[in-house]
Amino acid sequence: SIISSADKMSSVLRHCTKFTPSGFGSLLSGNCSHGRTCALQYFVSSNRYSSSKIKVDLDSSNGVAIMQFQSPPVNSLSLDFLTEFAINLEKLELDRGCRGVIITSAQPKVFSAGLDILEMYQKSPEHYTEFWKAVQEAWLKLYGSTKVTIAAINGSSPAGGCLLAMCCDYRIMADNPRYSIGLNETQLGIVAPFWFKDTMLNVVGHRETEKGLQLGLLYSTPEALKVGLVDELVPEDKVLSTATETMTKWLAIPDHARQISKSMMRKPTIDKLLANREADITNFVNFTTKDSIQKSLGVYMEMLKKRKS
Ligand code: CO8
Repeated sequence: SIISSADKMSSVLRHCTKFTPSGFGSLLSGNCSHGRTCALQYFVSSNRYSSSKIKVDLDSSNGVAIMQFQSPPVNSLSLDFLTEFAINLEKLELDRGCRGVIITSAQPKVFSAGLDILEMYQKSPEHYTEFWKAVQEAWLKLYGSTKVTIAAINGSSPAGGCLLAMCCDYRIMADNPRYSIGLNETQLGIVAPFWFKDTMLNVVGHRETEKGLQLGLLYSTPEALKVGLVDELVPEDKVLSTATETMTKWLAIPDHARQISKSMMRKPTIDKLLANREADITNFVNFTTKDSIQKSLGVYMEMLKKRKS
């Protein structure tokens, strides 16, 4: 039945979540799942729960939550960021008063710089394992969200930043010639995992994914619109208001019917990662600990720093 399919999606979500409702309790009291004392401070009130790296405002009049990334300088996806992100999504998922989530950046010029390269550089295999689990978890939560999700992309969005945007139901990007978006992993000498690839494939199709992934393409905004990587370009100061207007249209559809349609489209992709989680972690750890990969990441970080000076 309709209801049981929707319940199934929620159960997939609950099944794949590391943070059960009781888990929040331990995090709120300062104990993270990764066993160390967590410096994250959560401020919880009825409509607003903010953590140090992400601010969430839930408007109870329309059920729309705006989630703003506020992790300077570039909202890179560190272990702490990803942990907060997954927790916030989980809280919203369980909140019956929330029907839609808009993700955007509070930083100028950057939506998200993708995975924090420092988390993948000169660390222990245990650290890489923990980090990769957090990356998987964030993806599972966002890609599997039953809420309407809209990315208000108000800055550059390479690699993991592009992944987050692609997980949403709709993408609105600021029409600024300085911004770009894409899975540029090969340019760093690393390879986007199969579920990054699947997410892109589901958005832009096989041919464009094949080209974009091999070349590590960062698309300019008109190119991104042309290939369907984003749905709409708007002036920078209209990104959030357009996202809110778009949300209203999506929320006009009955939740159940929309959620089942979403699940129908996404479940096979989600199931594929769920069935291969451990192998995917092993693969990431083996790959990242390779000398050649460490060297590539070191060179890339140096390049980022030099480019600045
Ligand atoms: N991780 C860590 N630090 C970063 C990252 C990052 N991804 N991106 C930028 N920084 C740092 C810079 O080094 C710089 O540090 P510092 O101030 O100490 O010199 C600071 O952030 C500011 O950076 P910029 O000066 O470059 O900021 P701009 O506003 O000029 O540009 C950009 C912003 C466009 C986001 C630019 O920083 C950029 O292109 N960054 C690199 C983005 C990138 O290539 N990310 C790829 C990450 S890999 C990933 O997400 C998927 C990996 C999949 C796993 C593969 C399996 C092995």
